Amino acid sequence: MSSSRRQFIKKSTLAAFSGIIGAPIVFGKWLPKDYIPLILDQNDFHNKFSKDPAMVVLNDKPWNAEAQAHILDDKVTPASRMFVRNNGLIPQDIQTDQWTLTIDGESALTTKTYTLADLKSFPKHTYQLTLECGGNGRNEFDPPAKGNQWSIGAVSCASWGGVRLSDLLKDVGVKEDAIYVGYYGKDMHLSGSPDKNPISRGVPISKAMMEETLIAYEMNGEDIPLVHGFPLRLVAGGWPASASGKWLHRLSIRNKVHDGAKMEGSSYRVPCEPVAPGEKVLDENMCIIESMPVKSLITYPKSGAMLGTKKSLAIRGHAWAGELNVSVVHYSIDFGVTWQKCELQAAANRLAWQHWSGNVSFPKDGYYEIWARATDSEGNMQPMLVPGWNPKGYLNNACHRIAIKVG
Ligand SMILES: Nc1nc2c(c(=O)[nH]1)N[C@H]1C(S)=C(S)[C@@H](COP(=O)(O)O)O[C@H]1N2
Ligand SMILES: [Mo]
Repeated sequence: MSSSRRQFIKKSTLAAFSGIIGAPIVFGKWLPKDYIPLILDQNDFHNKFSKDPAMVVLNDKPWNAEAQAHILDDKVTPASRMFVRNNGLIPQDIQTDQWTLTIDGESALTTKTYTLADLKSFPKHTYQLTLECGGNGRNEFDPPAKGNQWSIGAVSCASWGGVRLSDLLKDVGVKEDAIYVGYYGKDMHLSGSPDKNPISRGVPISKAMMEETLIAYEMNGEDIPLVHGFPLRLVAGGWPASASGKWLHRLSIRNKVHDGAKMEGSSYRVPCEPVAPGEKVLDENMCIIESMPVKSLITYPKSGAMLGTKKSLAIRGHAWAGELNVSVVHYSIDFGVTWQKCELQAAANRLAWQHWSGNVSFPKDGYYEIWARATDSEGNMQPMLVPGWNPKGYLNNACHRIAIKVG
């Protein structure tokens, strides 16, 4: 909650509180001093960004919030159910007619600046692209890793529309020594300093040239929502979503690995070779995360569902594997002793998640867990347990498990 809002609430009378809530606070006279009624605290995020009430807020400065598995059931993730990961403060008072994208850098043949209208005059391409935060699943690491404690909900697959980054790079001209494309967004560092970027990452030139790598101005057929990068965003599907810069206003074609904020140290990097849990790792032994590992979600039913007596149940979800395809998804209801094969659909396009479904038979009433496990086109399988510990808790692709009661 913003401090101005906190101030406002502090000064409010009980009547004002009730006014905002739209109902009397029945035991209002016992409300502790400075206590913010939960509903106001919660509504702040959900109302501000038009988010589903089931989105879980992990941090309010900067805003970070994740989905729960059952609200990720849509084939294409709607804006209301898309996780929010901010490293800094969302830009204010954006004027689209003033917005430009400048492409420069040591390895650019020219420097060019495009308005949004200029960008829209290039051929438009639309792809469904999976974006998963590198830290999704961080909450399961032991020893624990600092940072937002994402569980399973920092993943989305929306439909992104815009211009191919490769078309722009060709327009500007790329020198032969080009290695990386770094992004700069308009969000502000938490310190308020205009000279610091909250984050400035990017992708190697080969990923930048991939046909699905977009400079997007649309999400799900509309303007990109403010919190997801309005009016312009780099979208590099299948890679940690930190590579997909929001509020994009500058790209730099670099002759070395981009050295912007959060490219170094343990940020978005993991030990190049496995280490023991808790071990200190030297910077030079850390490698940048590229394509994300194979993973899946059970989006129906909801974990905790009380299903009544039934012999069978149709279950479903999504699976994705970074730049690879998912080749098969299995489920187990006997704690992994036996596995049944699911139906698996082809992706709408490369880098989009795939939908799977299964029909579970229950031998009798009782408590069950459903576990899902995806395998990628190179034979890599999701592990049952949290994989390779790393200092920042990235890349946990352990199987998703849900609990249900039948009867
Ligand atoms: N400018 C800018 N771009 C950014 C970020 C940011 O803080 N600022 N966060 C990155 C990270 S770490 C992630 S996981 C994704 C989150 O995208 P979303 O909030 O649209 O889901 O945006 C990436 N792009
Ligand atoms: Mo992220």
